[in-house]
Amino acid sequence: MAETNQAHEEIQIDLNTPRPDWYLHISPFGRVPALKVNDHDVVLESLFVAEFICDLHPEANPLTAERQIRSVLGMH
Ligand SMILES: N[C@@H](CCC(=O)N[C@@H](CS)C(=O)NCC(=O)O)C(=O)O
Repeated sequence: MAETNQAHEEIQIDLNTPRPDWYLHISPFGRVPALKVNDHDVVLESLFVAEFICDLHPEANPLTAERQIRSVLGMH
C-alpha cells in the first residue's frame, strides 16, 4: 500500500502472541498479511494482496511488488 501513496492504516500483528479476536475475524488462521478493503471484503495471501493493489493502482510500481514477492519466495 505504501507504493500507492493512498491513505491506509497499517497494523502490525505480533506473531509471538495469540491473535486478537478482531484479527481472527479478518484472517481466520491468524496469518499475515491481510488487506481489509472495506467493511465486507478482505484479501488474504500476499500474492493476492499484491495483485489486488497493483490492479487498483497500476501507477504503483507492480514490478517492485513482484520483485519483493519473488525475493520472499526465493524465486530470483
Ligand atoms: N501463503 C501465505 C503465507 C502467510 C504466512 O504464513 N505468514 C506468516 C508470516 S510471514 C504468518 O502469518 N505466520 C504466523 C502463523 O502462521 O501463525 C501468504 O503468502 O500470505
